[in-house]
Amino acid sequence: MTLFPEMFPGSLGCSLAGKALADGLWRLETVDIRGFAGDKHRTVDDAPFGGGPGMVMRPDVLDRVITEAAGPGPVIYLSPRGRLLDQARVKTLAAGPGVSLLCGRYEGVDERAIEARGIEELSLGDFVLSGGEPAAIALIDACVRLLPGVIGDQATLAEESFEDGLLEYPHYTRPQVWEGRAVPEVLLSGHHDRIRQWRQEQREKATRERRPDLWERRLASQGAEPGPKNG
Ligand code: 4FN
Repeated sequence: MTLFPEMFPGSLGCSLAGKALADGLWRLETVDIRGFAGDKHRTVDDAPFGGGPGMVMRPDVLDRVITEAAGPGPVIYLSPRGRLLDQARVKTLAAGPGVSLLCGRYEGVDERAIEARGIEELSLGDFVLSGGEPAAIALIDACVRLLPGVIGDQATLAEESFEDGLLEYPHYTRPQVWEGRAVPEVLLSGHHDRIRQWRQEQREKATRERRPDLWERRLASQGAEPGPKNG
């Protein structure tokens, strides 16, 4: 549900997701919110009560589009005020019957439309977008790649980062020396146990240094005390 239906499927029409769409492994229905306006000028927004800049999407229009166009599964409003989307939620959504995504424009939507229907709010992160559409496309991408048959190599899926809450180890390919930088020796050694061990150490180091939030969460989920010793 969007005021810019021409933004879909967008990048979802490319690559594996696009092939899977063409093959009927998943479906995308884009609904133009403007089609649910109540007047001849097709108004979907109005000035905010209390004043201030910009426009707000009207609750009556939003309720009509949700009631008439939402499919099976949850209705989600993509919003910077929402809970952060994570891979656990992605997995649950991908396993479900579908999802209906509401994309905001202007200053966003009238709060009552969200409240009245108990709509879930999810955010992709802390940055400014001009609309919810790029966030919707990212959420769909994250879900679609988990659908059976979309990614041929199931090992790629299982081995991936976030299966165990750790970042990925650093990757290297040819040339073996590039701009004076050599590939780590261990990767050329042919000692598969040592390679496995090195990669695991690299994953833990990267997670600790770059994403202390993920590192703490992992320790917590393993029942460890957060603090200097495990930090
Ligand atoms: N964004 C911030 C603070 C205030 C406003 C915004 C903002 C699009 C309709 C929402 C943005 C980012 C991640 C949807 C941002 C997302 C959006 C998202 C989004 C137009 C109103 C708006 C403090 C986060 C920087 C514009 C912070 N994930 N407003 O971006 O829809 O899903």
